[in-house]
Amino acid sequence: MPKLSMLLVLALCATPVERARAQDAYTMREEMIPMRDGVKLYTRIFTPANQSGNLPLMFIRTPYGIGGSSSRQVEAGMGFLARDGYIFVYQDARGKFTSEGEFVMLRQPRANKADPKAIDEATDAYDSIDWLVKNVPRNNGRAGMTGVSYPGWLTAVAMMDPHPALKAVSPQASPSDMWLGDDFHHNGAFRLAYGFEYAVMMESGRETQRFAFDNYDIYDWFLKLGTLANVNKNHLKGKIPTWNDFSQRPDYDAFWQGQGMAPLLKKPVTVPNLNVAGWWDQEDFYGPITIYRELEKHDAGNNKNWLIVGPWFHGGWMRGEGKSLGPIQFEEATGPFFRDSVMAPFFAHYLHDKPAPRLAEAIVFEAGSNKWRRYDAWPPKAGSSPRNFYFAANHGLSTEPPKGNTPQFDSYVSDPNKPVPYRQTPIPATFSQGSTWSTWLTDDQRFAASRPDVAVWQTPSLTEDLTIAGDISVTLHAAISGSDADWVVKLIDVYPDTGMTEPRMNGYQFMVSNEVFRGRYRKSNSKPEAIVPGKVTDYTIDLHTQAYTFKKGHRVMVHVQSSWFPLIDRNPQKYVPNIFEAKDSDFMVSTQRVYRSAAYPSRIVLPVVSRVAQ
Ligand code: PG9
Repeated sequence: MPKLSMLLVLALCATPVERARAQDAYTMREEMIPMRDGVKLYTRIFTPANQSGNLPLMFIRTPYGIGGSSSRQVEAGMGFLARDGYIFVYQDARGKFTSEGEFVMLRQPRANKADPKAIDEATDAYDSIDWLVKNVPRNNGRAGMTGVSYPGWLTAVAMMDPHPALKAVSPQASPSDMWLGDDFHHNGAFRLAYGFEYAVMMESGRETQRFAFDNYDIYDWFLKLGTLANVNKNHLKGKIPTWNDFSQRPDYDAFWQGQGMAPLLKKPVTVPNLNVAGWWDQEDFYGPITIYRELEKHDAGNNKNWLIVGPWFHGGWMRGEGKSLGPIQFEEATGPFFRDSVMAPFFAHYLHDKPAPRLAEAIVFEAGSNKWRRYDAWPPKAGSSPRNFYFAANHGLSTEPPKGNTPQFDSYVSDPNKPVPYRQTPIPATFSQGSTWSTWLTDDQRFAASRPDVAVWQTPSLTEDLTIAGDISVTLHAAISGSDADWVVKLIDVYPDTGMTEPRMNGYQFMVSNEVFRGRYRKSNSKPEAIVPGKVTDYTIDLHTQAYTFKKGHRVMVHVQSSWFPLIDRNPQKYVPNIFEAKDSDFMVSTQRVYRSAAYPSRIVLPVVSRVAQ
């Protein structure tokens, strides 16, 4: 939720009655809290006016600005927690808005822990909590932290190096690795439009500033931009540090590895932690799932690390009913369930000593059948098993492995000068007024299926429901005429051609899972290699994890394509050491053959459920 402070948005949802009630619900105090290096961070403390006794602190740190926060907005955004009684504390992260110091995008952990003045985001959280428990009247000596996305990451890093008073955290949609799978790259493929807009927004000044596109359609804008070198040449002039990192560090080098959370997640979990993710999170799905999985290896008592995944866009769980996403209906009010039955009791237990919440290890929403499922492990240890669905002749997708060794393949021509749009054009800027970026993952994929540069395979109509729960992967055996390639793979639920209540849903192609893989990194993320033209080469692509039911009468479909623009930058398809330095003349047409023979059985592997989870 980078655009505006989450608080501001939530405030708009309050009814007049709620607003009136909230006017006097809290007293607000402003503080500049000193950090160990002398930098002071701007903080607003909201103490409930009408609740007596000592209360825990609920601490939210953000780079998006707390200036608009007020008593009424706290009530509107956090009312579901407020019922239990909290002192809410909001803080501008270092270098942003009214806080002093320098902002560094996802600042890396301090190198020298022995240096008492060395700082990072974990020390800023630590020093703030230390000050708060000592200086805020009526606090009960316990603090919780939460936040979505960047604030979620600020929560996650604080929990791995915690102040003793930090007793429970809920990092929500926290990124964990910007090169492998979150906002800025996926498997090394650069998330162009988002990376560009976000870096400009965060690093043009202390306050957030949107880039002023002179074209409504960013597909057209980025295509006309030409090569990526033109970004600095014509627009940013080297002034945006994160853009300079993107362009000078294309590979998974020490910088990206050091920024990622992996090194931090190798320690025992000491703070109870509720990880939250959305199945259709357009920004950070990889992060929360990875944080949960890595921490799980270090949760010795299996009692401090939980996961909930619902049918949500980025942050969608914190507001609204969550009964639908775009045109996809879920029947259940998934938002209130999360807020009232999961998040509130989680914090109430650890910060107020209320009874233990009915948390399962993993609570996941199974869209399609539209039910919450509770699992004692994620991915499930039992009840689902991997099943191959092979790409077959006549664009079929079959559980029968291909027979015969004659080279059989489907092919398409990928032209980086006419890349496949990631959604139907015109595509508005990510952070523009009225942008529908938050729900783009639910867009009907028919516009792509009908293009000649997208290969499609699908099953016949299912004769019974097909439920998946767990990890999905794709194996491609492919040959290209160029020397580098991107592989974009989408798993799609095709609705029946007729009979849907809403006519536009007849034949709808709903993307269940997706990922992009940059071919040059097939052997090593840090040492890219050209692809040998014409040689059948293997790629294994992680499509992450899902819980989903393809209903009887629907079809399972797979799309494969080699561009996804401008979500992802254009691969020139001729290998060059750094795509950010590619010249116009490096961009070449490539013919992509995806094989489907006994020797080269390209396939998607789905975790098929054989019994319904409890
Ligand atoms: N997805 C956003 C973000 C987090 C961390 C780094 C960069 C971007 C956000 O919504 O905060």
